[in-house]
Amino acid sequence: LIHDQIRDLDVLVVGAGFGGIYTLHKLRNEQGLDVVAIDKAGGVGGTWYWNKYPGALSDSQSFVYQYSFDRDLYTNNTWTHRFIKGPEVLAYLNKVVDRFGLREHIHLETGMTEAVWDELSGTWTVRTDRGITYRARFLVTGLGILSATNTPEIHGIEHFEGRVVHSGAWPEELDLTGKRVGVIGNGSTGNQIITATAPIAGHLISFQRSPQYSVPVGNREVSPEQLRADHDNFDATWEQVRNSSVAMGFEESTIETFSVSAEERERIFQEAWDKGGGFQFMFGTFCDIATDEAANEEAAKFIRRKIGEIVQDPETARKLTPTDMYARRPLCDSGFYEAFNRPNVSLVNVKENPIVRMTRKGIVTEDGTEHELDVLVFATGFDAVDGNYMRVDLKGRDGKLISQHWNDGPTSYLGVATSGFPNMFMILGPNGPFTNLPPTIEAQVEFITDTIRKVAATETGRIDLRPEAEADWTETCREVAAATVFGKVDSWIFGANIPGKKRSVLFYLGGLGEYRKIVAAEVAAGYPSFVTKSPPLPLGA
Ligand code: FAD
Ligand code: NA7
Repeated sequence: LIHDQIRDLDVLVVGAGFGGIYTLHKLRNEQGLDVVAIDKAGGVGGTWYWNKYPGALSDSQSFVYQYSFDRDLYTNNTWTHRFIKGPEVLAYLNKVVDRFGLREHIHLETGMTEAVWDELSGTWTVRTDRGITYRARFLVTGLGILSATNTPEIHGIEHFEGRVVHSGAWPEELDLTGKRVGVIGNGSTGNQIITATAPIAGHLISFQRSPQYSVPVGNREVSPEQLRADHDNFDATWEQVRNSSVAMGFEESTIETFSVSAEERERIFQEAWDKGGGFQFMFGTFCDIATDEAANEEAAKFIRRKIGEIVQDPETARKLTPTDMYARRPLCDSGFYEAFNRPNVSLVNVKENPIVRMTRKGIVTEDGTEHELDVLVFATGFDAVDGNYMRVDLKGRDGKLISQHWNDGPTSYLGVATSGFPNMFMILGPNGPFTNLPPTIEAQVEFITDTIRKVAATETGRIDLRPEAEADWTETCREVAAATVFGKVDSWIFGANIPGKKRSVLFYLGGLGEYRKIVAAEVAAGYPSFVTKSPPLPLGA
């Protein structure tokens, strides 16, 4: 038996995306703790390392899709467009890592396979696929909420002689120019890939199961004057973001859909359509689109009409037009519907004409057609939120696996802690806020690192969550979600996209502003939801 090399640490951080990078900076550079971050990826950046597919674009605006903890970092950063492209986010995160001297403390191509809490020593032992084991007093997991890829099975896929890729593990060198490309999926990702690939592919086939509502992104260049204004607005921007609901950097509407005339409604929708942005359309037009079914239908009707106006072939337009509610993560695009007017783009509705199997040459659908392909792209999404937790042996107190603890669906308090897993903190764990994520990540990392500082200074050096706090927070998230329309359709927001996954509430839909108040109250009250004294030692210890 060869024993792994053991590295003792104060804190092990798992994941080197927005969350892990900031945690590493806070704990190493501000608290001087001995901390390492590991990531199974070959580079830092998390989401933006993995999702290098054509058209990858953040649908949060550039001026809020970044950190706000350091004014100089912000005002020295530049952004060329209103919405930021994937490669630019990746370059930014690499820049942050170098600016704060973090690179040598990030161990790449190192996957956590098992993490076990030891009650006696009060440490986490984390095994990896690299023959190195870490032993740390605290474990911080930033495993990503949209990071564990979902690839549906297709009969006979092993016979296919072309290439098969998933959007969330995109091979950088893959060039789709001139190729016959099939894309399964048309969520945010499929929408971006289809739009970007249509002009360059030889032929593109979109295999769609459920059509979605998408509005123009309205991306445009940011002038030097605008950039200067963005920099100057640092304080006001982040004050607004932190107190808003979706934290997207625009004013959320307070107007009810039916409080204005039909003409005024049309004007407001049209204005949002012209300006662009998916969250802007859903939350910036009226305040009740995400909560009131009749209001939701008004927005849906507007978008359906636009699809009919853009798409020339009536049969294609019919297939592209959703009939269910406008209640998934709102999408925006750079010419998605227009792409279907191109002669080299076609659409297969896989509900009407399902994929039956794959052959050497491509996909066979129920109608008997063999769709020949060079590349098959799975834009089929992720096992969201808890997916990466379920893929490792994460054992808390008494050897209890997190998959057992989350048997009825993943739960937490504030998205950061789960009971029975002492000294472990999650970034964007289950039931965290559903927002533009960097400001939520900052709020959580600041809470986590501040808590670690306090706990490390106590006699026991331990903290665990009270089960009641977890139950209460789960109930709160359930109630808030029930007051919205999001749960009325199937999507990853409720874990409803993975066959066999239990449908449950995975987000706090009450907004970042409210969330921050709850976090602040917890701290101000001296952590009433947590236990910091050592539990009784087991007999014989
Ligand atoms: P991630 O960036 O996902 O990083 C998690 C890291 O953990 C990964 O690198 C992974 O390799 C690593 N990891 C996981 N498990 C293990 C393990 N067992 N061992 C070692 N390492 C492990 N959010 C927005 O707010 N706005 C947007 O416009 C937006 N667009 C998005 C577009 C796409 C295509 C995707 C996939 C996500 C998007 N998101 C967006 C969400 C995005 O994930 C977050 O904004 C943010 O990047 C999350 O950072 P993170 O550090 O929490 O996780
Ligand atoms: P999504 O939003 O989960 O979209 C996945 C797409 O793949 C969606 O169109 C699905 O159709 C489709 N899908 C999934 N499984 C299948 C099978 N078995 N057959 C056919 N089609 C399938 O993932 P994205 O990557 O687009 O976006 C996730 C988030 O990441 C996004 O919100 C951004 O924040 C970044 P369905 O609608 O389920 O019928």
